[in-house]
Amino acid sequence: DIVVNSRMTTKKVFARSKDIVDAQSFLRQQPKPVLDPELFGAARGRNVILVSLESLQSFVLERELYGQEITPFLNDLIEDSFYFENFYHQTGQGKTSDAEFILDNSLYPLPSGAVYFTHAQNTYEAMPSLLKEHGYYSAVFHANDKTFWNRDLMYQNLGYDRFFSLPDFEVDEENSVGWGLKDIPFFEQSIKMAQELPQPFYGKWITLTNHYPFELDEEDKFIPEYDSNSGTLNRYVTTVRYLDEAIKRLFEEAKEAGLYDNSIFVLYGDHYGISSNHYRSMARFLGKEEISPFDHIQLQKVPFIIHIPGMEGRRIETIGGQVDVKPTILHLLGIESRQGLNFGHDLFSPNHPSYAILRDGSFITEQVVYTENACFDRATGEPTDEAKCESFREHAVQELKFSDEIIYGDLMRFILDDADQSSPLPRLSMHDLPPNSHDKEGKDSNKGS
Ligand code: GP9
Ligand code: MN
Repeated sequence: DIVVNSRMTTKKVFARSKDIVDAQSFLRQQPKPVLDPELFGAARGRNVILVSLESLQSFVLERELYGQEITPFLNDLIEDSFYFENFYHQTGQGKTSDAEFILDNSLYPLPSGAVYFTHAQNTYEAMPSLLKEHGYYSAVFHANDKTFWNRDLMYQNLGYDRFFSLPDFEVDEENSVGWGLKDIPFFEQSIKMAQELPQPFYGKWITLTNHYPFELDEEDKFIPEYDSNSGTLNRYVTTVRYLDEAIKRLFEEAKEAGLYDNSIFVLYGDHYGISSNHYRSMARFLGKEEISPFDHIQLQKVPFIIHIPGMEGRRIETIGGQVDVKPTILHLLGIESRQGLNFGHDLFSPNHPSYAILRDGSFITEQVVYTENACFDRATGEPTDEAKCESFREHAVQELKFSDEIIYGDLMRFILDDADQSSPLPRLSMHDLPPNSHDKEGKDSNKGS
């Protein structure tokens, strides 16, 4: 990160106006979201309880082991929530911090290094500072050292009002394991702190127990470990089950604290937990012969769940990623995203495109999956004509490139200034972004884009 940092300082100084104009016109080509009359502002003025689910991948949801559900609470919760079934993490080397960065800014993280370290001084339009303009207080809860991932500095820059870190928690031998405070006492302690916050708040809870090497005390094992050659995968199942129990506790605590009804709960998996080193055992777990490159991309799906008390949800098949979370939450809060500032799309907007681009350049559209220079038919998982991936491949390269340029050159300084002066921005030509065609209830049919 130190090397990247010094190289990038030079880049920033030499940010050229052409770079700014190019990045800006790319962003302005994003389709202007059409508001959903039922959902726009459906959570106006409510607290946002955002939960980073450590290393949680989607493949464990709605799956049983030894006749027991691995995530019984989440499985019930998604029946009563908006559940995005085709949602991908887009993190790089910055892991948890990359996920945080993507969610707060609707920008991609960097191809190498952690943007939390290398570009913590840039100008951003981040959720905490943006929501402050709408009367929100913001806080983060994470029972780890405040300097981990440079969070203390980055959080100040992003506009967080308060960071509850290790010294704010009671941590002892009894209530900790592996990386520190166990998630259940973490929620018990932190929800009490949240009760004291000014409301409405935008609060981020970062869980930790379901982190490699996936250790647990005997009394916290609510499901037996899996039995394969991979100790990592074996233990993962058990720590995921513990995380599920911790989320259940979060909801109980929130209800008890009187926070439930006036909040929305936004839960997301931060990144994968099981690397390709464990794919032989993973194949057995999933009942497959092997994990193909196509399967590997499917395994980058992470849960994205929005629970709005008092409102029914639905399963949403549209393809999306972490970069889409910022505009999607803003939609629910009744705040229109300013055009030209976000790489992601509002997934509740009826005309949003349906795709996800991963940090390594792989991508998923309704028709195809592209990875490792190969094109797969998304419906069958079979290799298909490369030409089918070609048109979007160019777009994916551009999207990552412009996001990188914005970060390297600190271009949001200029883009934001401009947006302030000329908002709403003029629309440029429409793009051939992949439409989404089959969300349930016809909500998301996308003939317009
Ligand atoms: C550390 C926690 C875990 O504070 O966020 O980080 P990770 O290794 O998952 O990025
Ligand atoms: Mn993590």
